[in-house]
Amino acid sequence: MKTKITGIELRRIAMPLVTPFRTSFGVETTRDVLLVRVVTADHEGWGECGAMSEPRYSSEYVDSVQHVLRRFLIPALPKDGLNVHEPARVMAPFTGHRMAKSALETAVLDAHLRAADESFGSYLGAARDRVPCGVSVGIMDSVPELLDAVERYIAEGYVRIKLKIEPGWDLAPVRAVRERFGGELPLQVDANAAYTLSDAQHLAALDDFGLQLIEQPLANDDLVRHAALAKRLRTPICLDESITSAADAAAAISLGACSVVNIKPGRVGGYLEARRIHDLARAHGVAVWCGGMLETGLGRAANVALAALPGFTLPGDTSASGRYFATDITKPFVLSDGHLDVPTGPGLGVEPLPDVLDAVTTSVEWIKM
Ligand code: NPQ
Ligand code: MG
Repeated sequence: MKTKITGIELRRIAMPLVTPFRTSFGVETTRDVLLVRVVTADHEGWGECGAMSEPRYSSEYVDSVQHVLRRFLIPALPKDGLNVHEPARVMAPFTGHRMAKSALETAVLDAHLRAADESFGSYLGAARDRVPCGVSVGIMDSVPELLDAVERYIAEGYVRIKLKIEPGWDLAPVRAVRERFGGELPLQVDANAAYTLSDAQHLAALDDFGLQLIEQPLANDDLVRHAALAKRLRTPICLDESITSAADAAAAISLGACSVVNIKPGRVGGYLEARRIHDLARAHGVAVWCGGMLETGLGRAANVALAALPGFTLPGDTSASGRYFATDITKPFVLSDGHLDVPTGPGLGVEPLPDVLDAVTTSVEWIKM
């Protein structure tokens, strides 16, 4: 089936966070999100971009995404209609910019699936109708403040806790959470590339705390040192920033650089590539889980559908809307018994609420095809 696009809207929204989110690379207080809306004669499709306002987590940032979409990626789409695999094919000659490509591909896929009356979950191959959810907990000013936050998340029902760490905020918060909530709590940490291999001995002290994994301890482009570190830790290494494609995942697995993969569709260029990584990891017996980039309900809907695939054997960062936003742009995702339901309606299965969307919109650009 061919989707014929009449135009594409690039909409920027500003979403205040319920509390500032601090990681080893910075603090975010408002989520600056680019939404791509693909319009056809009878339908529309939405894609949410995971890029942040500054190039810290990765080299892309919201302005760069909007620019590359307008200047190169949207003009490359065939004018006379396309199937869901064509966006990736025509965008492939442009290097990198995977978050931009992901947002555009997802919007085309959503328009296509809405027209075909099929859900994202069904299309991707979901094996269950709800997914268990973890939560990512930012770096705080003090351990008591952290313990209060973790206690609230556990009370809300989250089934695993991920602590953001950095040099100076690692052993003490992990020890405090273990002492307070016990050894059974599924617990993991995420360094967002804040360490070097010379920290190996320090990081090995985390082995005493029974963590499920340590996520992205070293630099994004350093699979070789991750493999060396893996030999010195009992805690499994999970890669996030380092994995930007199925080819990267294959290299990391065969090098022994990781034994778990965080799959973020935006980082790897879209849900189709995300599914390939899932398939590859599953074939190698490597666990995967679905990461998060502080998505609104639109991106969250697609992530929850992906997280329902059979190889997603660990709870992901697919938290409820309320983890990040007091008001979401869709009907909010609400945790029930630690799970979120996989949407079943056509496409993403959720729509932006027009009044909320208008209230948070900071700019709208229309590109006619
Ligand atoms: C991670 N996400 O796993 C990322 C990093 C991250 C949920 O921990 C604005 C937009 C701020 C995206 C901060 C989680 C962000 C962001 C951190 C992503 O590494
Ligand atoms: Mg991460």
